[in-house]
Amino acid sequence: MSPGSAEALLTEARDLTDARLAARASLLRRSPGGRHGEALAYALGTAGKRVRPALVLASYRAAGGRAPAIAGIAAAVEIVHTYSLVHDDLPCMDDDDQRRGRPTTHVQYDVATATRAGFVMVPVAVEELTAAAVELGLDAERLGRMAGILLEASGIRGMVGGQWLDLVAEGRTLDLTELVDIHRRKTGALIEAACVLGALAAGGDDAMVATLTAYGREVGVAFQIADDLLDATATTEQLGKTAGRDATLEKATYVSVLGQEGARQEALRHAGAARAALADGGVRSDTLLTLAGYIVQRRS
Ligand code: GRG
Repeated sequence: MSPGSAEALLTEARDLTDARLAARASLLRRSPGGRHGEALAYALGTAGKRVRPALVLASYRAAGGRAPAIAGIAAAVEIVHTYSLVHDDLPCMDDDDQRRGRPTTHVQYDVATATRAGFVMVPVAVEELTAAAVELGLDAERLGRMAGILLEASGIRGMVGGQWLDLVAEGRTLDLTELVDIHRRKTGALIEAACVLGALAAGGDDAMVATLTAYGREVGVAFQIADDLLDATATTEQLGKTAGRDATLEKATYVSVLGQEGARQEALRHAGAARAALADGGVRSDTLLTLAGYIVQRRS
């Protein structure tokens, strides 16, 4: 498949997900409303690449799902991701003033508003997940399992835990094992969850879920390695966020540990392992294959 196909899928995922996000944003403008409602709508309205929604969609379809309400599951994952970006940019974390080509939420509003808005987004994501599960006709047991997966990926064993380790490691040299653990948790866990949620929403059986877990695990690490490489090689304009931040913050990254070429090879190796996981599990999806390629070759 051509690289253009990934763009087409991302555009479709963006259109479907953004409609759900816009509907959520208008509810949030009413409640909690005020400055917090505006800050929530601002954060949810910023133009991300929508890679996680694209993975939800592609995994859902690979597992045989066809209903448009899958966009709500994709939106739930994107809301958790958006919360993580709002908090990641705060002065107490990576302290950045640009995101997705716009001022970060705490710069546009203020630190207290952005902090509170970030916290509100986690239960909002669960509301979105629940609404979509009802629309998809999923039973309570499946919804419970899906909510558990989303929250575990977001929590101390996943994204929060990875970010925590990343912050305390600043200025310290890490070995590859520590680095993989941080990447898997900080970024990989939510990406893996996106794939698993797509499979579960489609009613995928254990074998399908296991295959998409393995695929998601590999593309999750590949995604963060590509992020490390882009931070070191791309411009702020290309990225829509401040380039070179990892070096400024003395973060251990694949680039600092393996060099650019070593990091590139590792990203390709993980993308290859993701494709192999699909083949091993007998899951045929040109879209998931294309996304694995896009994730390591992307320019932003
Ligand atoms: C309480 C310690 C603690 C943490 C709170 C802030 C946080 C939780 C976690 C940070 C997780 C994080 C920001 C990981 C980096 C993931 C990453 C590579 C983001 C960039 O994703 P893209 O490129 O961005 O998909 P767009 O803007 O396109 O959506």
